[in-house]
Order: sequence, then structure tokens, then C-alpha cells
Amino acid sequence: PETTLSQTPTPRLLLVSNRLPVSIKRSAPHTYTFSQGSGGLVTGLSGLSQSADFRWYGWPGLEVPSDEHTDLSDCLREGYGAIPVFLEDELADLYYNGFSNSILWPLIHYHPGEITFREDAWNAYQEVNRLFARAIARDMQQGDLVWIHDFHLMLLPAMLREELGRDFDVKIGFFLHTPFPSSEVYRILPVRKEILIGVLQSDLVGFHTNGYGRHFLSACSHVLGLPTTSRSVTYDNKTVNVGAFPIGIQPERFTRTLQDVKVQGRIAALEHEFDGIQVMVGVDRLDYVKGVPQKLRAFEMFLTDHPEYVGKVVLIQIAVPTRGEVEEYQNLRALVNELVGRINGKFGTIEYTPIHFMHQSVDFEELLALYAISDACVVASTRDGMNLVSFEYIACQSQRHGSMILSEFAGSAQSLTGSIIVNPWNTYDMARAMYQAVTMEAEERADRFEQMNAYVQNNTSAFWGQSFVKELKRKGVEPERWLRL
Ligand code: GDG
Repeated sequence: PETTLSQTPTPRLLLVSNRLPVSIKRSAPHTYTFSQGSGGLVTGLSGLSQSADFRWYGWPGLEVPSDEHTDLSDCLREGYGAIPVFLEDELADLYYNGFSNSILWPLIHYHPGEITFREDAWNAYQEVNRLFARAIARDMQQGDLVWIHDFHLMLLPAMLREELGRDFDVKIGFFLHTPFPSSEVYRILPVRKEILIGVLQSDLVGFHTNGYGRHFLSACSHVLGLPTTSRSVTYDNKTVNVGAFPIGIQPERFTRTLQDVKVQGRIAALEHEFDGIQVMVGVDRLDYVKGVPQKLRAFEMFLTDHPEYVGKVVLIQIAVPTRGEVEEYQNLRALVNELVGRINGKFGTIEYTPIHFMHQSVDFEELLALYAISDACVVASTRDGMNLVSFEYIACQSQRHGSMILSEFAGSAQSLTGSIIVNPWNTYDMARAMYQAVTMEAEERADRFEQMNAYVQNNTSAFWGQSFVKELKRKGVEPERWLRL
């Protein structure tokens, strides 16, 4: 039949991620409380959720007795447009901690030494991707767009096509929030072929940077022998487009919250507390890819080399607990505790604590107050897909124009050209950068801030989400259909 633009219905957008964008707590049988999540992915997609028929599939993050599935699903669907994919605890643990966090995460972040490949974890990963595929396929309509997120669900594009059948009209997009490693590292993965084949049933594969996209294409070429161009790969007689879609933040959320009376009060109190002292801030999940030990050692070297700053500079490090069930994270925690204790013992006095270390998360208002009162932010990631903290710090610095010390291994280093770029493996380099930050003239700080702020204000999360979906919609539209339109 003839199709005209006005008759073409807006396609539905189905988002899929490991976790739903809602935190769910079960206080008693059939009794749940919900709170809206606020991670980068949630805020990045909130603009889209208003513009399209929108659903979000994910694991609710807790085991739910089967007689409560229907009630909980109804609540989540009506309240949040969220559709839970239920998993039993044991399976979720093997898929999430066993395979995603203990095998894929370290490999992707160039820590192959941390990997112990386990067949049972791989089986669980396949099983959970299959459960997601079935849950989504059950609800799908012809013409839907599906946008799958992150390394937990790399088999899902292929499994979804299998469930739907080849002729089903759906466009599948896949976005990886982490780096994609060099193919020389990627090929260590025992199931390297299976994972690539899983992703390659997408129409569009997105990364934060061009470099990650290039690594992915060379893995397709080296591991699977597929023909590639600089922006696509051909698999199963279909072209898969590959592109860079750098994520951003919602800067106005930060500007607005900073005006809050409560936040202003907290800023005044912290400024009073640190009167005459320069503050450096770090905000990281306590993950080995975030380079927290490297940062602490550099801070120690800075104080050793510049004793005139002992008593004059502090480092506030928020280290959000994460993946505590995985052994490497327990070891990291012990190392960081030891380093903080040693450095504070060495340079501290009754009046002065060089490192204020918090192994806990802080609420959003407190986080913003900390960003706002800090004279520098230090991001020392040894690998990081993007790093939203670096953007958030800039969004809170319109008054102070603090310095950004940023690892060259964070995706955001490619955009925040006004930052002091460091190699976190080079302690001297990072210690020098700390000195540079605390001695930088106001005029230079203002210039650097202007550059970085222009980027953060323009490259928002809404822009990221819309760009990806626009590209996905365009992909696969048959030429004859274009002509008729
Ligand atoms: C992955 C990739 C990529 C942190 N501590 C607190 C808190 N946070 C918030 C930050 C920020 C988010 O968590 C962390 O985002 P990052 O991007 O820095 O890092 P990952 O969690 O590793 O995210 C990363 C990202 O996905 C998006 O694609 O950039 O490379 O690894 O928003 O503000 N928020 C509150 N209290 C805290 O204590 N309220």
C-alpha cells in the first residue's frame, strides 16, 4: 500500500538495559516501594521518553516470588513505563557478577589478568540474554525500534532476531557505555566470536568515541574475517552501521539544583569549613578502572614535593561502594584503605586531614555542593568509556572556574580540551598536574572553563539520545520508500 509521511505512525521505542530505571524495594509480601533512578542512562533518555511511545525493559534488581510477578509488572508498567524481566537470584548472580562484571568488564577495560573464565557463568549469561529476548519478543509490534544498552546484553540483538524471525520488521540499535578494547586484547576472550555475532544482528552499533568504534570494526575483521569500512561491517548479507555518539549530561539539572536554598546553605558551610584551603575532589565508584590508588599516590607525591601545600590543600574522595561481591573489588578496597591511612598518618595533624575519604554515596544535593566548592576535580581512570563526573564538575563551576585534571584514558578527555590531561600510570605527571591546578592563574582557569563549559552545555544527554534514535530510524529505510516519501 502507498505510504505517506503523515500516515506513517511514530515507531514505538523499546529500551533495554540490565537494570530498570526504577529502584524497587520489597518491604513485605505484595508490598513494594519505588524510587526513580537518576543514573546517566536514565537522565540521558528522559527526553526521549516524552516524545515517543516508550517502554523500558530490565531486571528489577531483586528476586520476586512468582505469585507477585503480575502485580509488580502492572505497577511498573503503569507508573514508569517499565517492564521487568524477572530473574532468580542465583542466575542473576552468575550472569551479572559471574560473567558481566568478572569477565567482560575487566577484559573491556584492559585488565585481562583479572579474568577467570567460567563455563557456568557463560551459560548464565546466555540464559539471561535469552530470557530478555523472549520477554521483549512477546510484546513486539512490526515497525518497533529497540535500543539495547551495554555489555550485559551483547547477545540480545541476535537472540531477539531469532525469537522474532528474520522477516519481522524491527530496527535494533546497540550502544556500549564502556570502551571497546583493542582487538589484540579482545581476542583473549574465550567466547570472542559468540559475543561479536550477538551484537552484529543490530542495525546500528554506537560507542562513545571513534576509537572504540575502530577497535570494534577491527575485531570484526580479525576475529570473524568480515569485510569492514571505516563506518560499517557486513555480516549475514546485511550492513551494520557503526558510529560515535558521545553521551552528555543534563546541564540545566545541575544549574537549577545549585540555586536551591538547601544547596546554597551547604555551599556556604563547606566554604567556611575549608576557608583558606584549596579542595580537590574525586567522585568515583570504587572500581579498579577508576584509578583511585593512582590518584592517592599522586596526591602523596604532590604533598611530598611541595611541602608548602601541606595544610593548604585537601583531597575529598567519594568512593561509592560497588560490586562488593567480586573479589577484585574487595582487594581494591583494602588497598585504598591502606593508602588513605598511610597518607593521612604521614601528613595529617590534629587540625589537618589531607584526604577526606568516604566509602559511601552522597545525595545529589551534597554532591553538587562538593563540586561547586572544589578548586579542582581529579579523574584518574585507567580506562573509562566516557566519565560523566568530569562533565558534572564543569557544570557546577560557573563561579569558581576550577581546574579539571583528567586521565587521557577517559572518553571525555577527547572533548574536554581545556582540562589538564594526565597519564594516571605516571605518578610524577599527575602530581605535577595537581601542582599546576593549585597554582593556575584566574585568567587561564576562566579561559579553560569557557571552552569546557561550551562543550558540556551543547553536547547534552538529550542530544545524545535523539541523535542515536534518529540514526537508527534512518537506517534500513528502503530506497524506494524514501523516494515515495
Ligand atoms: C558507565 C561508564 C560512562 C557517583 N557517585 C555519586 C553519584 N555518582 C554519579 C555521578 C555520575 C555517575 O554516578 C557515574 O557516572 P560515570 O560516567 O562517571 O561512571 P560509571 O558509573 O562507570 O558509568 C562510564 C557511563 O557509563 C555513561 O555511559 O560515562 O565511562 O563506565 O552521574 O554523578 N551520584 C550521587 N551520589 C554519589 O555519591 N547522587
